[in-house]
Order: sequence, then C-alpha cells, then structure tokens
Amino acid sequence: MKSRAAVAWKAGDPLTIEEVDVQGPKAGEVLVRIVATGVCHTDAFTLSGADPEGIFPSILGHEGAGVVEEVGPGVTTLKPGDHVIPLYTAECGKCKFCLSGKTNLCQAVRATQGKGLMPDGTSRFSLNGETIYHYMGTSTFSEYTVVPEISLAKIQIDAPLEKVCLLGCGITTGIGAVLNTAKVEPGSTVAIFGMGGIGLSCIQGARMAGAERIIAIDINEDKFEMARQFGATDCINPKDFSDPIQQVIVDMTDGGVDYSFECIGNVDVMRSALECCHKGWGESVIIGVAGAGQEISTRPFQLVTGRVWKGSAFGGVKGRSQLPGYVEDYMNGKIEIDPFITHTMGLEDINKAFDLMHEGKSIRSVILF
Ligand code: NAD
Ligand code: AHE
Ligand code: ZN
Ligand code: ZN
Repeated sequence: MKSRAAVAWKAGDPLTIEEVDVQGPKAGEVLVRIVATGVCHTDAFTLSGADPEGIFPSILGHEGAGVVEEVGPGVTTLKPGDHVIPLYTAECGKCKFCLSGKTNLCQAVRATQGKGLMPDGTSRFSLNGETIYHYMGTSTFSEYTVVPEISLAKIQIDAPLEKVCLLGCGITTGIGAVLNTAKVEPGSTVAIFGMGGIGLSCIQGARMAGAERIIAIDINEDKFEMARQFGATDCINPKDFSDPIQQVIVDMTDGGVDYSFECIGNVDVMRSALECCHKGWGESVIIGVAGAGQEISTRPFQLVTGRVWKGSAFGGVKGRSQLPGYVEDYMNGKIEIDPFITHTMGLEDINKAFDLMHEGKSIRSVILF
C-alpha cells in the first residue's frame, strides 16, 4: 500500500514528504495507522547525524498513537480497530531482560531495531524500489507503519490519540524516571536540568512523588513559566551565576539535592547534575542522550562519598504491561498532557516542528495525520 511519510534522506537535511510503499505485516507484525505523533528531541538528535545508530534514508518518529489496521500471521493479542501506542522498548515477557524483574529493556527485537529493520532482517518501507529504513522500531512519521506485536501497547479505546501519543515517549520517560528509576520519596529535594518535554515531565513526577523542593534549571528563561505551573519551587539560569551551577545548588540546599535529573543530553551538565547531589546519598539520573564519541566524567571521589549515577530509558516503564495504566491516569486526571502540546500541525509542516524545538519555542509539537 501507499503511505504519506516524512523521509529523512540524509543527516542534517530537512525531511521531505513522500508517498512511500509499505508492505503488509509479516508473522508477528501489525500494520498501524498513525493518527498523531509528537516530535521528541531524540528525533532531532538522530536527524542531526550525532546518533551512532542513525541510518538513512529512514522514517523517524517514536512518539505516536494509532489504530490497528491489519495483523500478520500468529498475532494473537491485537485485532483491527484496537488503539495502540508503538513502543521503542518492546516487552516480549520471555527474554532474560523481561524475566529479570530488574529492567524494562527487553532485547527481543533490539538488535534488528537498531539496524532499522524488522525482526526478520528486512524493511517494510521502500520508495521507487529503494529501501527506506525503520527507526526505533516505530517510524511514526508515516501514516501507516509496521510494528512487531510485542512493540505495541493496547490502550483504552476512548483515550484521545492526539494527546496520549505523548505517552509514547516524553511524558512517560520523565514521570517514570522519577517514580521508577529514582523512586523519589515524599519531602525530597530535587534538581531537574532542562525544561523541555522530558524535564517538565520530571517535575510532574516529582510532584506526584511528594517532593518538597523542585529546582528547575534552564538557560532559556521562557521555560520557567511552565516549570512553575507544573510545580517548580525554584527556577534558575546558570548564566546568572559566576560559580558553577552545582556549587550554586549545593549552597541553596544545605549540601545538595536528594535527586537530580539531566534532561538535555549535555555531558558537562550531566557532571553538574551529579555533583549537585548531597554527599552520602544523592542520586543523579541521566535521561538526556549524548552524541557519538561523547563521554561523562567526574572525580571518582564524588561516588566514593556516596553519590550515585544512574540512567533511565523510557522511564523504566514496561510498555505493554504498564503504559495502559499511564493512559488511564491521564483519563482520570492524574497525569497532565494537554499543556505540553504547544503546537499542532499537519505532516506537511513537520520541519516547522523541528525549527520550533531548536528555537526553544515549543514544548511538544503534535503532528496530526
Ligand atoms: P527539548 O529540546 O524539548 O528540551 C531541552 C531543554 O534543555 C530546553 O529547554 C533547553 O533550553 C535546555 N537546555 C539546553 N542546554 C542547556 C544547558 N546547557 N543548561 C540548561 N538547560 C539547557 O528536549 P526534550 O525532548 O525534552 O529531550 C531532552 C533530552 O532527553 C534529549 O537529549 C532527548 O534525546 C532525551 N530523551 C531521552 C529519553 C530516554 O528514554 N532516556 C527519552 C526521551 C528523550
Ligand atoms: N541510539 C543512541 C541512543 C539513543 C537512546 O539512548 N535512546 C533512548 C531513548 S530516547 C527516546 O527519546 C533509549 O531508550 N535507549 C535504550 C535503547 O535500547 O536504545 C546511541 O547512542 O546509540
Ligand atoms: Zn523520545
Ligand atoms: Zn523481552
């Protein structure tokens, strides 16, 4: 079949809208009609060429929601008409990772996914006979996409897809990093670096966890109004201080924060986020994604003296079993999504969504098909 899709041909180039060919679902696969998709900074990161796993030409997008159109042989848990959120972190329930009880990082399809291919080692997308690669196993910048059954969370039919698409990455990642990865306790002091969709979602999670003090850090002060709306108690711009920001935060908090979250992808800020943690117990969670060749560093003494460095992918959330609960929490008013959607547009304007992100003018743009 034909599908309208935004194709990334080459690192650094704008996407172009094409009518691509999509092959039907093979065994264990599902054809999904995407209704809406967010644009996450990770899409821009891969398009920039900084992602060691970036493959071109490909169809980016990993924050979507849609409707099952057709299922391939052997698919038993989904049927046409079901509403779904594609998962870049599958949940097979059978692999060593799924069975460990220690991680959400199912590896059942991860190797082929990282090569832009379906689990059988081929792509379902092409244009004029040329292979177009998948991205993160989701490729939600296409009206029709093919996704493994184990990479789809079935959600309640009455949830608005143009809103809950943001649970496919950003909002779940931020809330999950606070609740699952850090396990922030009531009364905690928390520092959150980067007030994009991820950082604001960390604020939301910190509020849910009962954190008492929530310090928001960004170099773009336009972000502070929304940070305060979500519950930040302090908003600070590192450019306003001559001391390193970690020192400023340590001084503000009688020795450092209980938890910090890096939501930017800047390795220098990752160091600040660790070093603003309290001696003896402070924990820092890296969420931001850094480019090829970049490395983090700190004095080992920071860890010897009790600070802990962690990372979080998709907020530690197991997509098939836990994401439907996030959708339910949105429907019950426990999770906010609507204020994150600062812009909506059609697929033909998708490059505008990238521009708005780079200009610091959007939190999330949602593409409506
Ligand atoms: P975004 O571009 O919307 O927000 C980033 C924010 O960081 C902006 O407000 C920007 O002003 C701020 N910032 C930039 N440099 C800064 C600095 N030096 N000091 C303080 N603030 C600074 O991005 P987003 O969509 O919220 O994504 C944030 C990061 O999280 C990206 O690296 C993205 O790839 C990553 N991410 C990771 C996961 C995961 O599962 N680990 C999931 C989603 C996104
Ligand atoms: N491909 C990159 C890493 C990208 C990355 O870290 N992705 C996050 C999700 S970002 C969503 O916006 C993630 O979940 N990683 C775990 C995984 O298995 O990919 C690289 O550096 O190679
Ligand atoms: Zn993302
Ligand atoms: Zn698994």
